[in-house]
Amino acid sequence: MDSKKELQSFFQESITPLREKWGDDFSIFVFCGAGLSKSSGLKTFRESGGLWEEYDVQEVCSIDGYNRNPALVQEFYNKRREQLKSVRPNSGHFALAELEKLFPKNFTLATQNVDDLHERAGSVNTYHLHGELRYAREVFGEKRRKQIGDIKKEEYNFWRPDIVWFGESVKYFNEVLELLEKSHLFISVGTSAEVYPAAGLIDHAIGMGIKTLNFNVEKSSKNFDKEVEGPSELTLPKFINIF
Ligand code: BJW
Repeated sequence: MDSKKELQSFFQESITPLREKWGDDFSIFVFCGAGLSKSSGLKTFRESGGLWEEYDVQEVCSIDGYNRNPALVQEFYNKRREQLKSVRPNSGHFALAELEKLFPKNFTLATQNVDDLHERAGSVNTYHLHGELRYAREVFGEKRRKQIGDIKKEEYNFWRPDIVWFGESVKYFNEVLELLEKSHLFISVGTSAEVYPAAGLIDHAIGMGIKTLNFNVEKSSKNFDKEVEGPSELTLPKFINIF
């Protein structure tokens, strides 16, 4: 893991000049994945022991799977929703909420996570690209959205989890792309960057030539300016303390 000294020198060499150059307009874009919530007790997807080892992704995460067996899909998401009640945000979520407080007008958090741990840690300007466990949407008609505890058995065929399944459009994508294009620092946290188009935000940031940092337990195949290897619940608070 990077020492605090190494992070400080990266900060001084790469971030301080940007803050001086852009002043009050200095803007930060944060992109998150399941690794951020892992130490809170929520499983990631593709790691060993992850959710896609336990469940058949095509059965629980596609409209075809839902049409074949709505009960299986609804029970998978009801269980995940239930699990939210017993978990808490970790120091990584709190560090991101702190960072937003420092730059309230120029901070975007685009998360792939469907849990509500960002909000519970105090994050405000959060875009859930892959939907939210706390919401359901109508299968037919107006496709209204509602906040839920659980989807009840009698609703299984009419209300579905407001989750982006494979082959479905990612939420807020054009909006966050526009915000990314106005940003000067890109921070990626806890994602394998395997799922597109969301992972394309990283490619876009690198292509734009803005400063890019990656917080993950393992090194990425992407060409970030700085890799901060280690659990983000430990590395993010150290980094945010330098601001
Ligand atoms: C730590 C840590 C610690 C551990 N600290 N780090 C071929 C090429 C390109 C694209 C495609 C393709 N074939 C198909 C596609 C498209 C497809 C896709 O990308 N598939 C790839 C998997 C191949 N994408 C889609 O279908 C998307 N939609 C789309 O493309 O629409 C097109 C369209 C066009 C026109 C009209 C309409 C549509 C939709 C994608 C939806 C993804 N949904 C899911 C499920 C959400 C619901 C649920 O939770 O059940 O979203 S899949 C799952 O993966 C979830 C996540 O948000 C997403 C990303 O995973 P994430 O967060 O990166 O987790 P992991 O497990 O992969 O990684 C964890 C990381 O944490 C690891 O790196 C660890 O090292 C790290 N870590 N502990 C820091 N303590």
